[in-house]
Formats: sequence, structure tokens, C-alpha cells
Amino acid sequence: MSNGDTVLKPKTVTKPKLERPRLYKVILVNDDYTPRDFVVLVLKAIFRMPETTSYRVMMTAHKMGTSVVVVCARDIAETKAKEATELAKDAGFPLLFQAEPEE
Ligand code: TYC
Repeated sequence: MSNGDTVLKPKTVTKPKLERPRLYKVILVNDDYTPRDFVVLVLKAIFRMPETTSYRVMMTAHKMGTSVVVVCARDIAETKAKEATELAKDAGFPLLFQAEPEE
């Protein structure tokens, strides 16, 4: 190695195993007190849903007990669930949105 030639050493390439961050669901929970129209209003205002989709999501929760509103990143899901629940609380309704991880 005294003649100035470059000696290339084989490098060990370690591939970092990055897990994809888990997605979160926002769940709409049915109750007996919040008016249907108000649920639709909240879905439109907070989740920017069209009227028809909002109505369908509301009716699914009304009939089945819960309905998935959106699947997205954790921070967005938690923020939206909180905003929507607070909007209802301020209007005097017990409407609940929950953020939970996808399986
Ligand atoms: N069950 C309510 C009623 O009959 C309407 C409603 C629907 C409330 C969906 C909450 O997530 C909900 N007025």
C-alpha cells in the first residue's frame, strides 16, 4: 500500500428497518340526545365532508352504534376528534368522537 493505489474496503450496508407509523381512525359514537342535523353539521364543518357523505356516516353510527369518519395520521385524528367533540359540547350535546389506532 505504498504505491499510492487506493484500496477499497467492502462496506457493510445496514438497512434501517423503519416501521411505517400506525394510522388512526376517528370514530363517531351514537347517543340518544344529539340531533341528527347537528351531527351532520359537525361532520361537514370539522371533517370537510360533503352533505351526502356526512348524512351516510351519521346514519351508520345511528343504526350500528359507531361509524368510521376518517383514517389518517395520529396527530390529525386526535386533533379533529377533540375539535368535533368540543364543538358539540359547546352546543350542549354529548356527541363523542374517538381517535384509535388501526389494527
Ligand atoms: N341517535 C341520534 C338521534 O336519534 C342521532 C345521532 C346519530 C347521534 C349519530 C349521534 O353519532 C351519532 N337524535
